[in-house]
Amino acid sequence: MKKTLVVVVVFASLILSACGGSAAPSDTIDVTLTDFQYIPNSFTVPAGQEITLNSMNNGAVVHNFVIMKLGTTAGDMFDEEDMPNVFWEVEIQPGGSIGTTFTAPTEPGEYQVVCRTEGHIASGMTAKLAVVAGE
Ligand SMILES: [Cu+2]
Repeated sequence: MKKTLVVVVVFASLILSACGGSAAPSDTIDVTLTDFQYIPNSFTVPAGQEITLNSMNNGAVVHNFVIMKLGTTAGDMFDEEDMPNVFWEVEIQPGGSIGTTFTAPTEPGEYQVVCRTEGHIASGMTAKLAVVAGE
């Protein structure tokens, strides 16, 4: 009985450490956009630092990488009322790739990333940007 518990605890901590929560922040985001996903769909960056974003659109339609301000989400659909809540965005043409930079938010937290092309959020095109305090 006791042995089983130990095994379960060790296994659970392995899962926790594998699942990111503690992912090391990187000042580079490499992302591939498809119809209709971000690969990968979770990023961790240091607060307030200059971030290089290398993006490639492997899809057949225009996609966007839109970072929403902390505490806001675009909901089921990106529309006019979401405009003021955009922290930063870049648009990538089908078959295109863009390398660009932006300054990460200074406030740590979990930010929503969405594709504002109509219908793409509903198709599941969202991601998470974790901003963590620098040392
Ligand atoms: Cu899209």
